[in-house]
Amino acid sequence: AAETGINAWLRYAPVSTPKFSQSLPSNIIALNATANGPVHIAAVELQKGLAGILDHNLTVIYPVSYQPGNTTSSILVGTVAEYANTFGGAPHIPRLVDDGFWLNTTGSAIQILGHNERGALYGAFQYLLMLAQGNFSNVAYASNPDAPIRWVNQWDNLDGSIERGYGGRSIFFTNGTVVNNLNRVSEYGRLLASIGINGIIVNNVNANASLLSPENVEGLGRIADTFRPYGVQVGIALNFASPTANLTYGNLSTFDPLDPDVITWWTNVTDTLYERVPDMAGYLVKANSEGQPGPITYNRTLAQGANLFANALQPHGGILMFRAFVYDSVNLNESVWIEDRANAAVDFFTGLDGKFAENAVVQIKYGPIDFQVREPASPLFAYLRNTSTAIELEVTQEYLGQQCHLVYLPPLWKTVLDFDMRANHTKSLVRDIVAGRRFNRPLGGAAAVVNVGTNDTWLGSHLSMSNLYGYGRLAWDFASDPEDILQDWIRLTFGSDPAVLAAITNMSMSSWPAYENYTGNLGIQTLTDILYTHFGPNPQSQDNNPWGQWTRADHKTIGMDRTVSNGTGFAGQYPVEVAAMYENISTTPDNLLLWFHHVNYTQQLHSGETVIQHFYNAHYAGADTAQTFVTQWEGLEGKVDEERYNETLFRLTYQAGHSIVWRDAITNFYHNISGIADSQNRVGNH
Ligand code: GCW
Repeated sequence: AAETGINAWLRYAPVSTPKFSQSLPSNIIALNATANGPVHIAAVELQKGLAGILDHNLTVIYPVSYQPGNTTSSILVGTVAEYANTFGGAPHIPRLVDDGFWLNTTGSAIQILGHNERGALYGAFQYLLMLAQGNFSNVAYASNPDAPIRWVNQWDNLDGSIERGYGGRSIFFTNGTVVNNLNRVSEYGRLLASIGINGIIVNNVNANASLLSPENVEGLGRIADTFRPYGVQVGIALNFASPTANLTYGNLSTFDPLDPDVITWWTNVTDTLYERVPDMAGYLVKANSEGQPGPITYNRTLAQGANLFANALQPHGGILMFRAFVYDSVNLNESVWIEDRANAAVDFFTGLDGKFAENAVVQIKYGPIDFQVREPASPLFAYLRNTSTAIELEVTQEYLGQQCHLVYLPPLWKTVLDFDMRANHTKSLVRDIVAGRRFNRPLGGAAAVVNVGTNDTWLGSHLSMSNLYGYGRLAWDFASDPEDILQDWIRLTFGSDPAVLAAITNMSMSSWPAYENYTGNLGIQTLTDILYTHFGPNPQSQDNNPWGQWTRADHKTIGMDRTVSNGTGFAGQYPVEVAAMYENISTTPDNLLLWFHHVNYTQQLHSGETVIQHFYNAHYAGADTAQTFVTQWEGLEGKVDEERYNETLFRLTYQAGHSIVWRDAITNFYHNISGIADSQNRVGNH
C-alpha cells in the first residue's frame, strides 16, 4: 500500500479501452544507446506504463539489437538527432528547444522524439499520462518549456531534519552525511521528470559548510548519479562563509568575495565538485539574510558576492541562483512609521541591475514578504531588467496549513505570474519576465521549495501532492490553467470516476479562497504565529517584532501604509501605472487594501462591507467552506481506496475543526481590540 503514495500520480492504474486494443503497439524502440540514460528510462517507463494501464506487455529493442526495417506498430523513443541517424533523415516536425519534445500518435509508429534525451523522457511521460487518463485520441504536437530553469529546492539539513518540512525526515541526509540507500531519491527523480523538473538543490539554503567535505562530495556524487537517468541535475546551497569553516581545503581568515585567496578557494572547491558531478546544475546562495553571512559583511555588493560563485561555475556551465530574499531581521523597528521589510529586496538590489554575471539568476519570492496567503507581486521582477530572474514558489505549505489543511496553491501562484507590471507602459506579465521573454534574458524560470520527506505520501498528505504536480506543469507552461492541471492530477491519482473528479475539483478550487478567508483577509497576511511555528492563529504575534510582517493594528485602525505620500514608499517601487493604482485606496483592490493602506476598521470596501465586518463575514464563510470538505469527501467513500480515503478524511476533519479555531481566534481578537460588534451577532460574548 505504501506504493500508492510513493507512485503519486504515476500509478498507471488499469483503464478499459476497447477502442485502443485493436492497434496496440508491439514493441518499443529506444533509439539512443546511452546506458541508463533518460531514453533508456523512457523505454522502461513506457513498458511499465502500458503493462499497468492496458495490461499489455511490450518488448524494448535497444540500438545494439535494432535492425532497421519495419517499424509499423512500434513506439519510437529517442532524440531527434538519433532518429535522423537511424532513419537517414530528420523528421518533419516543428522547432524544438532544449528539453522540448514531439509526440505523434497518428502514424503507423508512435513517435516520441526529444530535442535532447531529457526531452524524449518528458514526451514518454506525456504520452503515458494521457493514456493513464483514458485518453486514447490521436495527437501530433510539439511541446517546449517556457523557460530553462525548472528547479526544486529542498531545505534538508545534513542531520536529516528538514526546515519547514512536513513529510518526515530527509531522503538525502542523515547524521551529517548522505544516506546509503538512495531508492527514494530515484523515485523522487521519476516524479520530478514526469512533470518536467530538470534541477534540484538538495540542501537547505541555511547551508552548512560541511556539505563540502570530501565524504559529502562523494555522497553528492551518488545523489547526482541517482537523479541523472531522470534528467534531474543536482545543485547545492552554499554557506557564504565556508572558506573560514576549517574544511580540508585550507582554512582562511576571511570570506571577502574580492579577496584573491577566497576566489581561489571557491574555484578549487567548484572544480572538485565538478570532477565528481560533471553535470552539476550549480549553486543556490542565501546571503545577508536572517543571520546568514554574505558580501555586505565586507562592504561588497550582493552582485559582487553572487559573481564570486558565478565565475567559479562559468567554465563548467553551471548556474548561480542568488536569492533576493535579503532583509535585516534584527534592526527593523515598528515604531518608525516608514520602516518596511517589504522594501528590502528592491532597496538591497538598487543600483545592481546589469551587474550580475550572465550565468547568475536572481531568485525572487513571489511576494515582497514571505509566502503569505495573499501578496502583491514582488516589485523586483520589474526592477531587474538587465539581470536574469526566476520566481520562487513554496510547495511546502509553511504559512498555509503545513499540509494539515488542503490548500491548492496554483491559483495563488497565478495571481502573481499573470500580474502585469506595466514596465515602460508596456504589457509586462511576471511570467513573461521570468521566462526571459519580456526583457530578452538568456536565463530564467522557476524554483519551488518542496521539502518532500520519507513519508509514504512524500509531503505528508495525499492531497497536497497536487501542489507539486501543479508546480511542475506551471513551470513548463506558465499560461496553463490551474483547474485543468488539477483535473489531470485527480484522474491520475484517484481515477476517472466523475463523482471523485467533481468533489476533489470543487474542494481544491475553493480551498485557497477558504484559507484566505479564515486566516487573513484584505492583504493583512496570514495571521499565524510569526515568531516560531508559522502554524495556527496568533494575530497578536504580528506586531512589535523585528521580523517586519506587521499589521499595525490598534483600537481604531489597521494595515500598513505603504503609500509614497504618507507611508513607507513601497508602492513607489512599482512602475508608475501600478504604483498609481496602489497609491490610492479607490484603485487598490479590496484583497490588498490592508497591504497598502492603514485605515479605520469602519473603512468601506468596494464591496460595500466595512473592513471589520468583512473580517467577521469572511472568517465565518471560510470556516463554513472547510466544513463542507469533510462532507464532500465522505461522499467518496468506496470510490477511493480505503487507506487514502481514511488518511484524507482524518486530515480534512482536522482542517474543519482548526478552521473554526482560526475563525474564533481572529474574530474575537479584532472584536476585542476594536470594540465593534458583528452586525450578525456571531462574535464575542452575548
Ligand atoms: O520564511 C522563512 C522561513 C525560513 C526560511 C526563510 C528563507 C530557510 O521561515 O525557515 O529559511 O524563509 O526562505 O530563507
